[in-house]
Amino acid sequence: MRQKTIMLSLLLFILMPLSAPAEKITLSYANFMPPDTFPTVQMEQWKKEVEKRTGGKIAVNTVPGGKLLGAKEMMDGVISGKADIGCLCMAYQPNRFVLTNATGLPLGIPSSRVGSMVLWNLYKKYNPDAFAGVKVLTMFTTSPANIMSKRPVKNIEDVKGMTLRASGGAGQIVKAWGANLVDLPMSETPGALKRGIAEGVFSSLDVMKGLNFAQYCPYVAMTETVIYPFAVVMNLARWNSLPGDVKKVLENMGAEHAEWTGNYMDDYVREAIRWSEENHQVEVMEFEKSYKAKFNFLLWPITSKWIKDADAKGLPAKPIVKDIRTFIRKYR
Ligand code: DTR
Repeated sequence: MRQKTIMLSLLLFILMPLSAPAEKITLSYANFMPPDTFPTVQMEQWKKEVEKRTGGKIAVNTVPGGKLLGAKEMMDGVISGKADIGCLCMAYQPNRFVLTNATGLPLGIPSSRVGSMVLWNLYKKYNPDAFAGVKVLTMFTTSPANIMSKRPVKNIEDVKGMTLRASGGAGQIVKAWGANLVDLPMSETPGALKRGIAEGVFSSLDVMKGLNFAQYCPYVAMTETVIYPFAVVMNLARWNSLPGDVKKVLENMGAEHAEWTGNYMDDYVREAIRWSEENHQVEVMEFEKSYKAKFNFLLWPITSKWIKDADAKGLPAKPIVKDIRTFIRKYR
């Protein structure tokens, strides 16, 4: 009897398929913004590409609108495993992401595409400690920030005393111009505009259409000042558990997705401006290059303060700023 059992077990083992079909791996991806805003559009594009390039081994369950993690809890939520992946705006935590937020200094990044390539290369060169607890999948930036407001900004004096919503490094810019800063994540900005808590917003112009700010802000002043940096991060244990071929696909998408998002953002901003002028008769104020210097002259102390503070934190502050300028020239 015992011999029969052994023979049957051996037979079953031989006949058992050598490799059971791999289980589909489902990854949750948290986003603090609603659908159809640029952070969620890039998330859906990443999902589509990852599912295609892994041949369906990976399924990405996207969760927009802050339903899984909010704007400022994204990094800690991914580290704790509440979400496998998260999209975060680093400007909302200026003291946590000191090095990468240097891309938000007034150094003349002209577009989201250039900003995204500068940010990704800066991250890859310096590998900041701030990301030690996660796997960084990609990084990208917004297009340069401009002033969207309920009353016109025709010169630097018009900004003085205006309550403007901004965040992180961009918040330092509006304060340097003499505005009253309302420091909020974008997810809380529509309410602040509707309730009159802010007279305007300092951000990239995608939100004129993406969040319909054109309805509340009939004026745009094209200061073209600074970008806001973003990161997409993954829980480290979840990353380590992935099969090698899947890791290779995700690694190879880092720079490519940064550039895709940059191009998408720049195109969308141009569309948002056209849409705002056509559908809401928004007035766009362009400044002469010589007049823009008046806005920018007030900003140089921001960069020197960042260098001093970053040096005090033990960062190679001046080489970082030099590298950003070099990367801007390279990708411009
Ligand atoms: N400019 C940053 C980031 C930002 C720009 N557009 C959007 C849309 C959705 C979320 C964030 C952003 C900001 O003002 O927060």
